[in-house]
Amino acid sequence: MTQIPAAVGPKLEENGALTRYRLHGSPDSANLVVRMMLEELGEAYDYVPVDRLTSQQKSPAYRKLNPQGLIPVLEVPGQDAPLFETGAILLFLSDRHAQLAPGAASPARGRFLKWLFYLSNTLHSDLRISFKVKRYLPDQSRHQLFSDTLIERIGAGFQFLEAELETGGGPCLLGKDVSCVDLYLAACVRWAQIYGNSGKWNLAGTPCLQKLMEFLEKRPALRLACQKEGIEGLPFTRPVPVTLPGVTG
Ligand SMILES: N[C@@H](CCC(=O)N[C@@H](CS)C(=O)NCC(=O)O)C(=O)O
Repeated sequence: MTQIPAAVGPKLEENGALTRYRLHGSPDSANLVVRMMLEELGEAYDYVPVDRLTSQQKSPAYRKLNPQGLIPVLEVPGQDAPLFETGAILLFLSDRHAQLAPGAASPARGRFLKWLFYLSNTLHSDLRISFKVKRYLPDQSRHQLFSDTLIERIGAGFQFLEAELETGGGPCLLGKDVSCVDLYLAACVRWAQIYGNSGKWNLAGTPCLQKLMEFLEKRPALRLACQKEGIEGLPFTRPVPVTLPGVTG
């Protein structure tokens, strides 16, 4: 089993203010996306583990960071509030560092935004529901139907992305350069293969997506991010669930 490096104590000014990013997360949760971004940016950050087995994300202390009680949260030096929502964090970081996204004046900006919002509002959202159908549908007798319907929707979503990759010149979603939407997509591809619907969706029907995942798996920053999350093997093309405690719950 991979050992996750111990959480590093937060760097604080004398007045208690943060001096660098502080990411709250648990192994292989949505913090994976933010961690990949921070590693790609080469930014220093502290990591605060949140124990999902004891539902620490629902504690009053954590809810002060994110009232929804959801992971991840990113605390940012100089910001007047902690950030939550993975898509918002990606957009914030790409703007702040002017990296991993087309700038506001770029002709690709609109394409970037629409896929970022698609991933956040639709694909990731559908995946979350498919992992926890019980939370959304109390009637147990209909769980299978609900789950199958979601898997179909998720599969159709990956086909939209495949079509975009086919026409975009690749290997990435916006063309030749990696952007933060590729990182978000990679995490969704990973989770779709191993959590909730295990084995019902895979990369076999999406060759461009497969190539993108192979390309991303070779990036040292992403390998490091995955290693820090306790992820072993090929994280996107042949994912296996993380065995560390606190992954689900
Ligand atoms: N829309 C949120 C979703 C975050 C989310 O679903 N986080 C999951 C982990 S991947 C979580 O906190 N689950 C614990 C729970 O539902 O209590 C985002 O994009 O950040």
